[in-house]
Order: sequence, then structure tokens, then C-alpha cells
Amino acid sequence: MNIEVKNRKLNAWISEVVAMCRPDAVYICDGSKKEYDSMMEKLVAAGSGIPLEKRAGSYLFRSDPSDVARVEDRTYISTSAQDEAGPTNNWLDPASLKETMKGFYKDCMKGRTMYVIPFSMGPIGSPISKIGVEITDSPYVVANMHIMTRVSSKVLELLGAENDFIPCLHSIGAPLESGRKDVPWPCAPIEQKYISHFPEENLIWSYGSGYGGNALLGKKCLALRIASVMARREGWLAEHMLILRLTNPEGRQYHIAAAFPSACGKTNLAMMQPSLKGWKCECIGDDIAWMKIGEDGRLHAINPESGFFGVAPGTSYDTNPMAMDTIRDNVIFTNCALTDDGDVWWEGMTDELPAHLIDWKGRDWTPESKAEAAHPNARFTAHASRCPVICKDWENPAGVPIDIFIFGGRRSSVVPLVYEAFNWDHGVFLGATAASETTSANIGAVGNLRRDPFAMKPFCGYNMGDYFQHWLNMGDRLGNKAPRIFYVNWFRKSDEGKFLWPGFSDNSRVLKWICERVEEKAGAQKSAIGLLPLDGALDLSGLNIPSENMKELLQVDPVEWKAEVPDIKAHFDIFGDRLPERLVVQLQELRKRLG
Ligand code: TSX
Ligand code: MN
Repeated sequence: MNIEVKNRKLNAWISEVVAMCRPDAVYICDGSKKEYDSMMEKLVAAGSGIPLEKRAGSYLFRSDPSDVARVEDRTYISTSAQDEAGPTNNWLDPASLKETMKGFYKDCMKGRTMYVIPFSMGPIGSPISKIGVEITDSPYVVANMHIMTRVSSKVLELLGAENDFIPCLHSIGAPLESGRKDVPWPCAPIEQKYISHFPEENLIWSYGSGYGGNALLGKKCLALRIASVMARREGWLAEHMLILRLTNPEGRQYHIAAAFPSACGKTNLAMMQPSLKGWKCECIGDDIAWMKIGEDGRLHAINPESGFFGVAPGTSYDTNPMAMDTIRDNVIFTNCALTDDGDVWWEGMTDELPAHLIDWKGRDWTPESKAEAAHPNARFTAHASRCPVICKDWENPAGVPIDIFIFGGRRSSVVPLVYEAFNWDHGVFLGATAASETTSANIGAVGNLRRDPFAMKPFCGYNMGDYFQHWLNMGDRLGNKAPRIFYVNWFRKSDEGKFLWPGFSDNSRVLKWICERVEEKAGAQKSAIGLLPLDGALDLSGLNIPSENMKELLQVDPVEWKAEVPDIKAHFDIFGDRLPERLVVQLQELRKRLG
């Protein structure tokens, strides 16, 4: 070992993993630039990383075609009672799951170096932050963790001899026989992949995948699944939310936390630049929010991450110029296409297609090719400090006070552009019933309605019925200091199938109405589903949207909404007696209001 470790639990765990996985060497990470560069050097030498001539300090990786996304059906919440994991999670008994995984872990790091990564989710030393240690046999994971989390020897100092941390064990599941040449992206076959969580002992075991949330265990595994369980236990919130600061022309700041299912443009909203004159928007985070009630009785949010692991396809100077500027240099690209002059490209980046590319599988690509050049889930990993509109308070250990929660989804009909919840319980009902139509970015049929409560279905580490109750309890504690709750849908279409709302920068007009609601300045009218903008209350200056279109965008059709009720009922029934009575009441009231 290159550094002496003083923490007793960490030393014992390292010895245990070494005995089980049998790596050739053990290396303790310090988070330095030198260390990052040495990982890249190693990965380039192995033929895994391709330095990009056109982007300083940037590299392209191509994954194995079988290892391109999170594997939800191989993801487990392993608690002693299955009821604790609840109906939205895969469950296996902890003892038998550990037995199975130990079988795979045995000798799995032979021929490889085992890296020990001490990291902090949240600013190092902040009272909201949590310390994790990831053990991995992937130098690609080490490099990505450097960007996405705070990796530092300071974390080891903070651990001292006796302090606790969250152990995150990861192996790509591909031992290297001596003398054999490595492949560019070693991993295990799908039936050997396991992403396992043991929330009763704050423990994560991942095997077989090197991709994203399967392997960068600080993100979805720790900061959402394990943290959500800790948050319930300790009375705070760990949410799948972006955080942004909106400043109005008078200089009043609003802090917004928003949850959307995948393919709704969460990163685009997190970095959105308002089209309205005098309004300013700054990014605090694009994926995860940890929120605690402060001494002032308000909810304060931090972004526990330090980078963006964003979907590349669809990102362009039109859809998200701030992201494009964030990824000018010092980026890890995964499964993007490679241009002939040593840059990356993906579908949606430019209007004009390059004449020739190497696609994400390493094959020649021309505009005539049928296959996509970049994988639809291709990613960039970039440090948050590189974002031109990162908020100066993004690392403030005290967090930012949340004024507004927004839930949303992609709906081509039925759901209006924006509406406000009548009160906290109704807002929790909106979060709990959030739904989105599937796109080509999802698996399965396109256009199906999928319920994704609070955008947390894949990320809640415990019974989702209890999670709804936790949200109700938080509202009780926050009282009149609770954030106001809104629901948005940027994706409503006309009968001719055209998007009715311009979206993107013009979403600032919706956010303005929301802020003015908080100030009790903007008008709203009661509808069966919530409070809608009064005629003329949305600032549409400089746009020319026909008034019929605005009418359609804000329309609530009781007939269409009555058809939603049985679907919501069926969704709620899944939770059985864990569904809070207060949400049953909310559904009854909706039914009554619809008449
Ligand atoms: O991210 C999106 N947002 C949020 C932006 C802050 N997208 C992309 C979603 C895929 C990830 C959107 N797409 C948004 C949106 O608000 N709206 C739409 C639909 C749309 C698409 C293209 C246009 C308009 C709306 N183009 C023109 O009107 C020219
Ligand atoms: Mn996410």
C-alpha cells in the first residue's frame, strides 16, 4: 500500500476484500491531479482511452456493447424483510445475495490493481456531507469519481482511527489471467451483474459493470438509495432533483429544486438561461439534492456531487449552450462518436452531419449508416466548476434555502403547462402520481405512460409507501416555511402533433409565474387539478404564440382527467397498506372536484 491507513474499520475492510478478490496490488487514492493523469496514462496505454486532439485534457471511452446503462432489473435492495424494500424494488435476502456475490468476488481482481477511493458526498467536513470509500478494480471508475465526488486524502484524515464511512465495493468482474491481453472495456455478462444495497448496514456491493451509476457508487447507490434510507431515519430528504437559483430583475433570489423522470431535460433546465430580460439563472446541481431543515425552520439544499454525468445526445448550443461550454476541455466522454480530426460528436449536436465518424462501437460511420453514431445513453463527465453559470454558493456547506419544488413529466396531452398544488399534501400527491410518456431513450414501447413518483422509482432505497409518508411528515415539520409545490409539462402537443410550448429558455416565463405566486403577486384560478395561471398572468412578451395555443396549453379537460383516476388508483394499489391515508384522501378529493 502506498499510503498508511489509520482507520480501523477501513483497514479491516481492505484486508477482507484483498483476501476475497486477490488483487495484484493495492493503491490508496489521494485525489490529486497527478493521480488522475496516471489513471488516464494507464487507460490510454491499455487502449481503453482515446486522447482527443480537439479537446484539451479530454478522452473518449467506448464501453462493451453489453454495458451501456444502469441495469435496473439487476439492482437490489436487500433488507431482512422484503416489505422494507417495497413493491418498486427488486429484493433478495441479504445472506443468500451475499453468498452469491461472494462466489463472484472470489479472485475477481486477479491480475488487476485494487483502488481504494476515499470520497465525500458534499463539501468535505460539511455537517450535511457523508463519507464513502469505494474499492474498485477500474481505473476508469477512479478517474470518473475524481470528477463526480470529492476524492481526497483529507477524507482519510477526517475518518481518523474510529469514524464511520459507507463501504462501496465494486468490481468489473473480469480477472486478467497472467500473460493475457486485456480488452478495452472489461466487464461481466449481464446475468453476473449485481448492483446490491444493504441499507440496514449502509453497505453497497456492485459487480460486473463498469458503466455510470452501476460503477460510480457515490451517485445513485450512495447519494440516493442509501442516503434516502438515512434521510428517513434522520429526518431529512435525499432527492433526485436539480437545484437552481433564479434571480429576478429586483435582485430577489429564488431557489428551486425540481424532479423529472429521464428524457425530460433536467440538465437543460438546471443550466437554462432565461429569455426574459433581467432574470438570471445559476446552476447548483443537475441530479441530486440533499435537504435538511435549518435553524431558521426552512429547508436547505446541497448538491452532494461535484460534477455532471450528463447524457450527450441532444446536447447542443441550441438546447444547452452552458453544458456545451462546460465540456470544452478536461472531460471524460463515454460512447460518443469520434470525428476524423479528434473530436467527439453525437446525434443532435449539430444540424449538419459529419461526413465520416468512428461510431461508439469503433466502426466507420457515414450519414448513410443506419446505426446511431453515438449510443443514445452516451455521456460526458465534467467538473461542476467548469460550468460558466455555476452558482457561487454551489459548495456552500450551509446549502441554499429552497422556496419552490417542481415536479414534472413528459405528456403530449391532458397535463397543462403549469399548475400549483393547493397545499403540501396535494403537492405530495402530485409528486407521488408524477408520470411521463416513454421516449426512444427509454426501454420498451414509445409513448407508454409510466408512473415515476418523485422521479425516485429507480432510486428509493426503501418502501415507497413509507417514502410518501416521510414527505408528508416533512411537510408537517416545515409548516408555513414549507416550499410551495408546482407541476410542469413542457411537452404538450397540438392535435397536429406539434409542441405547443417553445420550452428551453422560454421556460423562464413559467418560472417567473411560479416566483410571483410565491410573492402572492401572480393571479391563479382554481381548477379541479390545482391552481392555473390566470389569463394574462404568464409573461409572453416577445413571443407570438396564438391565443388558441395558450388556451390548449392551460386547458384542463375533466373528461380526460376522469380517465386518469383509475390509472392513479391502480398505481396507488401497488403500495397496499403502506400507502398513506392522506394520499387516499387526496385521490378522493380529486375525484370529487372532477365531479
Ligand atoms: O430539455 C428540454 N426542455 C427543458 C429545457 C430547459 N427539452 C429537450 C427534452 C429532451 C431531453 C425540450 N423539448 C423542452 C424543454 O423545455 N421542450 C421540448 C419540446 C420542443 C422541442 C423543440 C422545439 C420546441 C419544443 N423547437 C422549436 O420550437 C423550434
Ligand atoms: Mn438522474
